[in-house]
Amino acid sequence: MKHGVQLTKDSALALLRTMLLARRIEERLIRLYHQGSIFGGVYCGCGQEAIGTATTAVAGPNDLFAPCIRDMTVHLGRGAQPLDIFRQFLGRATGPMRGRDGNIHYGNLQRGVYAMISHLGAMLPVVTGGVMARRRQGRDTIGFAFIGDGGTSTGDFHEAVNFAAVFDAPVIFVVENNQFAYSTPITHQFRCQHLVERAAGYGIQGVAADGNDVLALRDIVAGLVADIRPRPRPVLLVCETLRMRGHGEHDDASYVPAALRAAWEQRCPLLLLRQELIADGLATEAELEALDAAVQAEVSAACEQALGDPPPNPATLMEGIYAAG
Ligand SMILES: Cc1ncc(C[n+]2csc(CCOP(=O)(O)OP(=O)(O)O)c2C)c(N)n1
Repeated sequence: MKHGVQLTKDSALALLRTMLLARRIEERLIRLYHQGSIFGGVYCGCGQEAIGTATTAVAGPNDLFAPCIRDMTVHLGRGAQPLDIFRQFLGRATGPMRGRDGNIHYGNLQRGVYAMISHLGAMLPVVTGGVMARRRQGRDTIGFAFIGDGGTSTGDFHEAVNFAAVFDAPVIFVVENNQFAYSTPITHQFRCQHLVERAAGYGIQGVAADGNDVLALRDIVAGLVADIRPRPRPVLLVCETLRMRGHGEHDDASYVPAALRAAWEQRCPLLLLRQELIADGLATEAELEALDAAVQAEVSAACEQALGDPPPNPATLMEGIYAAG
């Protein structure tokens, strides 16, 4: 068998569907941003869709996720609907944050997704603590903590990984090495050759992965999950990728060398999966086009519905923030 996890047509198309949804939602969000309908900024995960898709595909219902700003596929993989996402970004009263926030800074604990805040590694110790708490309650939870290459040079990252190592907390620290922290290339961020080398300093396992090959990544994550669920310990999983848009839509990313961008364009995670599905005889071009058309229709309908929803009412904006005493 070429793939560690059995590759069925349904499971492969589900992976593609999650990545397509994220891509088409973001394309729509970019347009809304330039039309002035989104005030919170749009920070895309375009090119990085495989990472949240592969991890959520193999996680269990009790597992906990702390996604970062580019991890739309974590939200979708854990069950967020496109309508929730448009309502959130458009700041609608019907949205998950009821219009109090207008970007991906939201979570859903029923789905095991912590809300991110903007301070890079701030949620890494939180998810580590959440996993330890659930373990004490007798659950078999593991955690998925996401961080960018730049974020690995912050104190929060060090504290969380070291703490998890000392207490054998089963957390997969997923580094999305998209080669830049804003405009700073990795050559100016750290002195080690590869971020995975940092695992040795914490006395934990480090795994380097191709962040754009969703099938290979799913196999790697499935292996790690099978390993650490019964024998709890943290792992540093470093996924190589490239952010295909600016840091946010206000940034034209002109600092990314054209040759680097061109090389990664050939390795777009959606393109790679499409090519593999066709090569393996699991889908035809026509089927994949039909899937994309269905996703685009779903995204458009969700967007139109959210645009028709009301903004928050200032008179009731403070309601429901604190639990009733
Ligand atoms: C503690 C802190 N310092 C600085 C910032 C401003 N900031 C936001 S994102 C970012 C770059 C993050 O780079 P990286 O971790 O590589 O993630 P990427 O944006 O590439 O996905 C910076 C400096 C911040 N939000 N929090």
